[in-house]
Amino acid sequence: MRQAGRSLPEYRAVREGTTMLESCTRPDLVVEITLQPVRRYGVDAAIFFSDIVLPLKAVGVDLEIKPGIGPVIATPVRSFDDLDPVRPVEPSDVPYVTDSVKQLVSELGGTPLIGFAGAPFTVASYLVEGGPSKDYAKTKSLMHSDPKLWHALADRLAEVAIAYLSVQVEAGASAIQLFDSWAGALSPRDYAEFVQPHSAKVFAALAQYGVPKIHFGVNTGELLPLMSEAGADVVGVDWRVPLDEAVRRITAAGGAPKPVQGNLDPALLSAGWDALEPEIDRILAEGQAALGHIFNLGHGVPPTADPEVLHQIVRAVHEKSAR
Ligand code: 1CP
Repeated sequence: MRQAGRSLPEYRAVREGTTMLESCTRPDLVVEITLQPVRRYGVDAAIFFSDIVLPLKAVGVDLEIKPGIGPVIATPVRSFDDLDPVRPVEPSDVPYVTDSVKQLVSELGGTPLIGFAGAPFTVASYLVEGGPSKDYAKTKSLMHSDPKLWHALADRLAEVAIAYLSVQVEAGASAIQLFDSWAGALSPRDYAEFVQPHSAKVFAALAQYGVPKIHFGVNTGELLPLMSEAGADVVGVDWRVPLDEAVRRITAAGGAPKPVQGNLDPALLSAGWDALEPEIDRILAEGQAALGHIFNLGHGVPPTADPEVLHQIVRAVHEKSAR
């Protein structure tokens, strides 16, 4: 998850004096930051250190990642002309990604590296809103007022995600995750019409590589069957829906049973072990209802998280699930 490293003193030390986007273009930093949580916690997979807006920056979209805010776009998309700079990356646009992934795969040995990209809706929300948003009002308004422009934008962003994920998989990433973090802002009806076909295009294009594909969003309880149907092999679940209920929703409409990923509430990281341990037990038990379960937080690690608590969770999950 984004910010996984932000709670680590060793992350803050190496990032000192380097902007987020510059860090993403330096293989020495990308490799070190990606490895830090693996080294410290012994987690079962690494997530590549990058950001969902990096491929846009790499093709010249004028944007920044502002500390404490997130991605900020200089010229929000309002017309077809604004789509011009939004084009897929070529491997030569992001040589540092290929270099970093290759180096990571060799250093990680048997630990898989998860590559990732932002899904068309979530990336579009930054391009249309101009930055982070609470209600995605401009994005939803654009979908309904100018569906042609919306679909043209989302189609380009599907191409961006396909190209960026392909670079990572071709360099050796062994699984991919498509982050549609903010899709939960949409009704199932809008999701099905305006978003699902574009995310489905991404999953369909990646199928040729045969790597597992994970699909994640926050607040997506109502969308789980549609997000599963988009073509993911694994469905991410935040903390709002128990995993057994998530499985029920995914299969209720005739969907194939799938592994799930989640779903510890990140807020509980500061609640103390007596509150956390029963939650871990509950999640592991409910995860048994699925075809497979990847234990994870329901969203990103808060920057204030105590690394010792995270370590304790990883140890407990390993011990309990081995039993
Ligand atoms: O944690 C890691 O090291 C993994 C690398 C990673 C990932 C998977 C980063 C680094 N970003 C992401 C994905 C990402 N970026 C998502 C999808 C996952 C999620 O929902 O968390 C999203 C929505 C973003 C956009 C973004 N980038 C935000 C959110 C803004 C908002 O709308 O609320 C923020 C704060 C960033 C900056 C960012 N990206 C990553 C880090 C470590 C940071 C913080 C940088 C800093 O503070 O210096």
